[in-house]
Amino acid sequence: MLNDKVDFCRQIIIRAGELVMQGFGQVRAVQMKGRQDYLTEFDGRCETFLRQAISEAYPNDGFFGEEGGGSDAATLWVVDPIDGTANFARNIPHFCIAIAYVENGRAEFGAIYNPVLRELHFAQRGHGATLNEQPIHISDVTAAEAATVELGWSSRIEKHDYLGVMNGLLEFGFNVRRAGSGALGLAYVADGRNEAYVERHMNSWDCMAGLLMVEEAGGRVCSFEGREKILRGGPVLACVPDLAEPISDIMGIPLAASREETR
Ligand code: LIP
Repeated sequence: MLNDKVDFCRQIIIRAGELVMQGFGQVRAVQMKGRQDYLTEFDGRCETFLRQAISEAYPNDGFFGEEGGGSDAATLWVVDPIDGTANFARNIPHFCIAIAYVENGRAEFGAIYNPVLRELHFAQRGHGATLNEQPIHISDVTAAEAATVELGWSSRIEKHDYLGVMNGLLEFGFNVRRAGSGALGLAYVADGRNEAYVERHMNSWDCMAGLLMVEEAGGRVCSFEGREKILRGGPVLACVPDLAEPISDIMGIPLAASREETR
């Protein structure tokens, strides 16, 4: 059954991407859910499409989406119909659809799809991570002076905290950037384009797929499991192992035990 869901997820996220691309460059109306928190009609249309397709295929599974909500369940699909909506609304080709499949509070597989670049990042627990079916691995950069940390932001994050951790990262020698899609930022840690992604608070739909990808690609992550994190979100850290301790110290976000430690 899990393999059927993996195949279904790979296919349905591509179809969702085709739907979203009908609106890329055509956005006429934008709503604001809050300060710097964009919403377009395509967020809603994509989530409705995915909610209907998943409930028809797997009626006993739960669905938890950014726009329409939902509830926790033993088998749960956690969905961001467009992550990086502000980019999408501004015709910036850096956004994605993110889907995590969660059993008993833990992500078992996840997909992140950028329909502009047609890049599908995928990971299944214990089976590695891929980009367009090719295996991916974290960056081999080990020096902070050559490393890039993507530092996510939203209006939920307190300004002085954000500036404080940015200062700490810069002081340590990192390049710091923010590209406006947390899910893609995590996928880029998994494929080596970032050495780390950190954010003081992310929602489950933004991060659960990407955190699994980083783990499967050989990186270190924070713990992000269970009902409370799924429904309320929390702090996120994902990085290459050699830089994990200093980044964890700067952010004050504890690392989960590594795969080696739990063997
Ligand atoms: C958000 C981005 C933000 C990032 C968040 C999330 P959404 O996208 O705007 O930069 O830090 O984690 O990815 O969900 O508002 O479209």
